[in-house]
Parts: sequence; C-alpha cells; structure tokens
Amino acid sequence: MYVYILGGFLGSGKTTLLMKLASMYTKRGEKTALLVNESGEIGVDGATLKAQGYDAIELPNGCICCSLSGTLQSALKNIKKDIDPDIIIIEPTGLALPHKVRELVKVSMIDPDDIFIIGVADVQRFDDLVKKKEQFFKMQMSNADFILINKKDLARPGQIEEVTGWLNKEFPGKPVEAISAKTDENIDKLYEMMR
Ligand SMILES: Nc1nc2c(ncn2[C@@H]2O[C@H](COP(=O)(O)OP(=O)(O)OP(=O)(O)O)[C@@H](O)[C@H]2O)c(=O)[nH]1
Ligand SMILES: [Mg+2]
Repeated sequence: MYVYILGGFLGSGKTTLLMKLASMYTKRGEKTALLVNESGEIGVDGATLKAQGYDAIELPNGCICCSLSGTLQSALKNIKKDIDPDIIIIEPTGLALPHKVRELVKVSMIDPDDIFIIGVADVQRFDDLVKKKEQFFKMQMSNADFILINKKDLARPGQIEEVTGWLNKEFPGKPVEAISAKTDENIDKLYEMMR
C-alpha cells in the first residue's frame, strides 16, 4: 500500500491534483482511497468525491498535522480495515506541514518507504508567497519527495525557468516538474513519476 501526501499552500491545486491522480489510479485498476481535510472554503468535499464513485473520507475542520492527529490515525486504521486500498491519497489543509503528516502515517504501521510527499507550488502566487511566507513555504516543500510547479498555464513567459531555478537552488537534487492540473499539461510526466 502506497500513501501520497499532497503538501502545498491554500489554493495551490491539491484537490484538482487529487482528482487527477484518483482517476489515473482507478483506470490502472488500483484501489484508491482518498482522505481529505478541507479547510472549508473552496474545493471538493468528501461527499462530492464519493458521488464520483471514490472511496473518500472527509476529516472534520481542524488540522490533521496537529489537533486532529488522533483522528487521522483512526481514519487510516479504518481505511486499512474496511477498504484495504492499494493507494491512499491524503490532502491535508494548505496550512499543514506535510512531514508531520508523514510522521503520523508512519505510526499507523505503513512502511516509511511507501509514503511519499508531493509538494505543490502555485506558480501564479509564487512570488507573493515567497515574499510573505518564505520560511513556511520552504518548510512545506523541503520534505517533499518531488515538487510540482502547478498552474503552468498561468505562468508568465520565463517564470517556470525562474521558479525552477529558485527551487533547484533551495533544494538541490529534488526533482521539479511544471504541470497544469487543470489543463493536463505535462500530466503524463507526473504519472511517470508516480508508482
Ligand atoms: N489555471 C489553473 N487553475 C488551477 C490549476 N490547478 C488548480 N487550479 C484552480 O485553482 C483553484 C484552487 O484549486 P484547488 O485544487 O481547490 O486547490 P487546493 O490546494 O485544494 O485548495 P485548498 O484545499 O483550499 O487549500 C481552483 O479554482 C482550481 O480550479 C491549474 O493547473 N491551472
Ligand atoms: Mg483542496
């Protein structure tokens, strides 16, 4: 069983990506369970995901990396028992620290080598986020196994190269790929990166 944790700031495209990945794995015939911890403004909730035929569990308002850590663990235990999926995709809120989520998932006796963090960086709001919340952004991205620069379709000319350069300098050796979760640009490259 593989677990993917989508780490990225509010509105970076985590839910859009989650839907794409869920559809890809389902088409591949892998049983996929989704665990979402929506912060409650925009996006897709557990009921919508279930309506689309996915096994989805929605955790209540609050943050799964801190106040809801116990809730996360019991949800994982139930998913393993009731659904027994091949893949679990977890979307924490945009304010969560993905490495803390990974620690909690590890406690639920999932092999640490089977847990991956995907960092999602919003190209449109990259400059603003780095200006206002650089430390937080770095903390979210630093533990990612790879980083996706999302919303490629909205990037100004040269911006993808700029952001890629910044990320390569901050996180040498970490794979970086620019995609658009909405228009599917480079989404095949993402699928190749996934197990
Ligand atoms: N143009 C464009 N818009 C995108 C892309 N990915 C996501 N969006 C839009 O960005 C907005 C936020 O996307 P979500 O997937 O809800 O982002 P999120 O990270 O789940 O947001 P929160 O759960 O609220 O933190 C939505 O309006 C999406 O349609 C993209 O690649 N390109
Ligand atoms: Mg979301």
